[in-house]
Amino acid sequence: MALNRFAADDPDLADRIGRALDEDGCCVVVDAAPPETMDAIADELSAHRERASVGASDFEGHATRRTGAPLPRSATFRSIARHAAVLAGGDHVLGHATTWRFSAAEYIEIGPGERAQRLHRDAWKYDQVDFGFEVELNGMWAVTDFTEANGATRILPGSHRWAHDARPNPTAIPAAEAIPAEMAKGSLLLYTGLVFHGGGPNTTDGWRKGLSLQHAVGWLTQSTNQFLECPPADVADWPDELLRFVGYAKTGNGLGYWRDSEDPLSAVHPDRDFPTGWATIRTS
Ligand SMILES: O=C(O)CCC(=O)C(=O)O
Ligand SMILES: [Fe+2]
Repeated sequence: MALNRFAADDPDLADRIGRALDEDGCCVVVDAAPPETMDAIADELSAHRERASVGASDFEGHATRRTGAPLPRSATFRSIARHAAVLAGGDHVLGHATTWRFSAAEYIEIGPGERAQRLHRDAWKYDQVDFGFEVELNGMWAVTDFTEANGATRILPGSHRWAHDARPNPTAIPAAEAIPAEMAKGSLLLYTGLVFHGGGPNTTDGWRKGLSLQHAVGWLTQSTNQFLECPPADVADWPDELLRFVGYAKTGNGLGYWRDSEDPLSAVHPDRDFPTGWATIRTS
């Protein structure tokens, strides 16, 4: 089994992504952003390296550095947060909800000697509730080249269709079961919340750097608290569409408003007029 790979300029990219996410739960968009964009993100985030979390748990890794809040910390990441491939994947997988949105992103640097992360489903974060459908569309930007040797994310295509209590065979050699998502710097792995995957072991003496993305339906709690990471006073010059994506939006039927049935975007732009009312569209 191989990973589906599509060129970023494929005229049928959105359809191809949709079909691959249905069938395999994952795909790679090759060269989705220029390598210089990845270098700029790495530079902007390395300024926060001293505060990064390292060795927090077996699951988070003992030789893995995790730097959070890339949206407020990296203007370059903000410029690709709503990449066409992300929007195509999110609209396809999460379009059943009134809205879907950004949930978190984390810069994950896997260091020399790191062992393989346990294969898991990201959607387990919601108390392992069996929704019976996808609630997340996630991703991984290759900020350096991803190789099998340096810890490319391993992924099990098709495992999004496994039963709720199914688990990958723990006695199989992981590499024989899960495919390393090898990809060049600037490529993007997309995968759904139900696909088993995990960081690979790094047997090289270099660092594997990736920017992990999470998006979820609007009625779920976001993984990181966007209103603490991106408070109104800090984001007034961000485009409306990015602010809506971050969570300054009503969703569902009566979620996300504030104060006197107000639109949350009015907290960022008190000088602008927004319609009030918490009810949205679905009443039956
Ligand atoms: O670093 C990776 O390749 C994957 C990380 C991951 O899946 C996670 O932390 O949930
Ligand atoms: Fe994960």
